[in-house]
Amino acid sequence: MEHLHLKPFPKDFLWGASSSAYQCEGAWDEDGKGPSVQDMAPVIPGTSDWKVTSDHYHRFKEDIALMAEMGFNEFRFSIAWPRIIPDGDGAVNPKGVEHYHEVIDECLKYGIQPVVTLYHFDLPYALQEKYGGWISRQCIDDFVRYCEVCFKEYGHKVKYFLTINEQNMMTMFNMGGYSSDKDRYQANHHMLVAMAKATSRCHELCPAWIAPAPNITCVYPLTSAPMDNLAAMDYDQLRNRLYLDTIVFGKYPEAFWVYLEQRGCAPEFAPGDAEALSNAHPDFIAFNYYGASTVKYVSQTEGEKAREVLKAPRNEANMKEFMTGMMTEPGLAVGVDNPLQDRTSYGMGIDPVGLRITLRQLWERYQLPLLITENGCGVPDTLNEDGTIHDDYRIDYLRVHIQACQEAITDGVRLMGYSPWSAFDLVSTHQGITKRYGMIYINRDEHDLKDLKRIRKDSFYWYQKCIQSNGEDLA
Ligand code: IFM
Repeated sequence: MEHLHLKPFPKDFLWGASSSAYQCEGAWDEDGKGPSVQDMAPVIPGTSDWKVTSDHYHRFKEDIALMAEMGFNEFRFSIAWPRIIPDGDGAVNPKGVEHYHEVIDECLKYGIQPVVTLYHFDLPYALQEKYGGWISRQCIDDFVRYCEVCFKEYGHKVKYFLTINEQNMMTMFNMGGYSSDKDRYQANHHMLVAMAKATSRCHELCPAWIAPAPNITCVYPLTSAPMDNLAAMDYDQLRNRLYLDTIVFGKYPEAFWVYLEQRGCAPEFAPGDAEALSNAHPDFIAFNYYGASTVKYVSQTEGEKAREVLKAPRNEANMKEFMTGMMTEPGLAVGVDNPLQDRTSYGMGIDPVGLRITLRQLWERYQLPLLITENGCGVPDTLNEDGTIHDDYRIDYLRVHIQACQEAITDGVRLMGYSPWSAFDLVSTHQGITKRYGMIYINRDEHDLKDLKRIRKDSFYWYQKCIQSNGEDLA
C-alpha cells in the first residue's frame, strides 16, 4: 500500500549498530579467555583468523566514543561465553566479567543503551570437546548457568538482552557439523529449551527485557503455482516460525512438526521441556534481516537427489550444486535466486520491501515490539589517498531500509529501533575483513594488520545526520 503521509519515528527510537565478540574483539586468548569453537575452526583460505580482528577488546573506548559522535543511543554487542567461563562450565573468570562491566559503563557514560547478545556462535571449545556441544542436553544447563552470571552481573544496568544469535542459520546450515538431520534437530531443540529457560531466568533475576535474535525474512513463492505458494508457507515454518512460535507460543509449528516426524527427525522431548517452552515469555523480538527468501516446491525424490552432493566435501567445482543442496528440503521447498531482487556485489539481496513485509508479518503474528539487530551492506571499500572512503552504495542501502522501517511504522508496526551491521568493520563470518559492513573503517587487510586506525567513512556522516534528525533527513 502507498501511504500518503508517513508517521515520524518514535521519539525514543533506538538508533545504533551491531557487532559480535569473536568478529571484532581479538584478544582471543588474553586475560584468561578460553578458546571458542570459532577460534579453533580452520581458517578459510585467504581470509583473516580471529586472533586480532578489529582489536575492539583493547580499543573499545575509542570505538564507543566514535559511536557517540555518530549520535548512537544503542550499541548491540555480544558477550563471549568463553571470556566469562573459559571452559564453559567451570570457574568464572573475574577479568572477563570486569571487561564487560567496563564496556557497558562506557556505553552508559554516553547515554548509549547496550543491547547484549549472550551467544553469537562462539561456544566454549571445551564443551565441544567434552560432550559435542549442543547435541548434549548438558549444554542447556551450562548455557543457563552462564546466562545467570550475566543477569546477576549486568542485569541491573543492561535493559536489553538477546539470547541466541541466528539459531536458525546455525541449524539450517548445519554449523554444528552433525552427521544426521535427527541430530541437527535434536541440537536445535536443546538450543530452543536453553533459550526458553534463559528467558525465564532473566525475568526472575533482573528487570531487563529479553528477546530471541534469529535471522528472519519473509518468503516469496517463485511462481503463482499453488504448490509454490504452499512451499513458501512451509518454508516460513522451517526458516522462521520454528524459532519464534516456540519461544512466543511455546510450541513447534504443527505442519513442520509432522514433516519432522515423518522423516524420523523429530527431536526427543525430555520431561520439563514442554513446560520450559510454554513458561518463557520474551518481551520483544530482535531479528536480523538481509533480504527475502524465494522458494519453489520440490518433491521428496527430487529433493533427496539434490542433497546427494552434500555427502562430498564442498569445493570450487561443486559450489553451486552444494549451495542448492543446502537450500533444499526434500518434499517441502528449495531456495532459489529471485530474478527480480537487486543484489550487492557479494550476491546478498537488497530488498527493503521485504523488510517491510517481514516487519508486518512479525508484528501481526506475535504482537511484540520489534528490534532490527542486523541489516547491512557488506562490500569491499576503497581507502583513498586523502583518507576518505566514499561508500555511497552503503548509504543507498541504509537509506532504503530506513525508509522501509518508516513505512512499517506507518503501517502500525511497533518498531523499537534499527541497529544495522555494523558500527565498524569486523571480520565477516565467511569472507574475511575484505567484506566490510562498517560505518567506521578499520585500517587493516586480511593478513596485514597495518595500524588498525579508525577512519570515518562517508556513511558515518550520513548516519550521524539521519540520527540527529530522528530519521527525517535521509538525503
Ligand atoms: O557476520 C554475520 C553475523 O555474525 C551474523 N549475521 C550475518 C552477518 C553478516 O554475514
